[in-house]
Amino acid sequence: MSSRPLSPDLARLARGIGAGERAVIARAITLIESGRADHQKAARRLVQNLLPRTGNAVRVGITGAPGVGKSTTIDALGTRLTAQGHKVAVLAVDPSSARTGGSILADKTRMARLAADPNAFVRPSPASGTLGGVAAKTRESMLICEAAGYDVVLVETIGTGQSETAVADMTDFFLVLMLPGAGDELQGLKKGVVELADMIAVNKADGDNLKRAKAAAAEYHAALHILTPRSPSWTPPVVTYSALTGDGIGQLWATILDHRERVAKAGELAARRREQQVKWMWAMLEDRVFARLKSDAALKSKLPRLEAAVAEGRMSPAVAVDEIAAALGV
Ligand SMILES: Nc1nc2c(ncn2[C@@H]2O[C@H](COP(=O)(O)OP(=O)(O)OP(=O)(O)O)[C@@H](O)[C@H]2O)c(=O)[nH]1
Ligand SMILES: [Mg+2]
Repeated sequence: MSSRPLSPDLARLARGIGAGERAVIARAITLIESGRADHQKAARRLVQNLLPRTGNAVRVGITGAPGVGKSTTIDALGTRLTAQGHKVAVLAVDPSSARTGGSILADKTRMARLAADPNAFVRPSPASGTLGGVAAKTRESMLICEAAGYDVVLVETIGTGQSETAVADMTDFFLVLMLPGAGDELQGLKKGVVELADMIAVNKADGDNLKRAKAAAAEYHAALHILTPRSPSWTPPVVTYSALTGDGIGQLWATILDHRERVAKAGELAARRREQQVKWMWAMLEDRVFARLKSDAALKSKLPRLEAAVAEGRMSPAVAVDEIAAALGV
């Protein structure tokens, strides 16, 4: 596929991306996000063509409950990194935006500095499609940003299990943000997200919150202690910081780099990315097969009857699946 030359339009896009032209990057991502079959085909060719130029960024996933300070953190961290000479891309997976038409990144006021930073590229979540589809598009957008020379990609998501898994599956480091608790820290510490976390960071450790933040961190630390770490070369630390004052933001990044060095040395970074790539293949295949299945004419005419029969308890789900499979010839 990559050996076939790109059409003049796509070649122009690829050149513009290589030159780091923001307007072209934005256009390429719009192509990726488009629902039109011809656009999707073109986007696939473009990404395939750019693939050799991808993979060089530090990919960080960031999650946390609404109001925890994700945007403020990304603004503070991102600005610090661009000041050090990094190029920072900020992307998002927000399954709720598909319903509301809004987006966690639509509110750029909390990322005012980064949004205006010439060395940062901030893109809201794709606003339509299934979670799997949205996440797949964000992942391809990440590849475009890498090909454009962005060496740090921050992917924001909100605290819902599925979107967190999707973002952890496209990043090298998964950062879970927490609030200084009001005694309910451990309830907020869902088992699923802890298993994904490479670090837990308690934000808003400033002013009156400082003591509570430290106490929350101690509780999380104790809770993490009883879990088996995901990686033999990394035990997820628990830290406190303040996105508002910037206290501890430098330490967040230092920890991300420390993690990187260790897992790279152990061969785990490459292994994680290999596994992720294959996982995405299956996830995208599943999405595609499902879409195809749902639009199958023979099946469409059968489904209402089967669904009703299953709902009313006249037919077992297993027998209904048998009939569906027969209709599809599988
Ligand atoms: N005191 C204090 N307030 C903070 C800090 N970080 C964020 N805030 C405040 O917390 C509120 C929410 O911050 P956001 O950055 O918008 O949080 P978010 O996680 O992006 O929120 P959603 O996008 O709604 O999910 C804002 O009023 C921030 O000013 C911090 O370190 N200390
Ligand atoms: Mg936000």
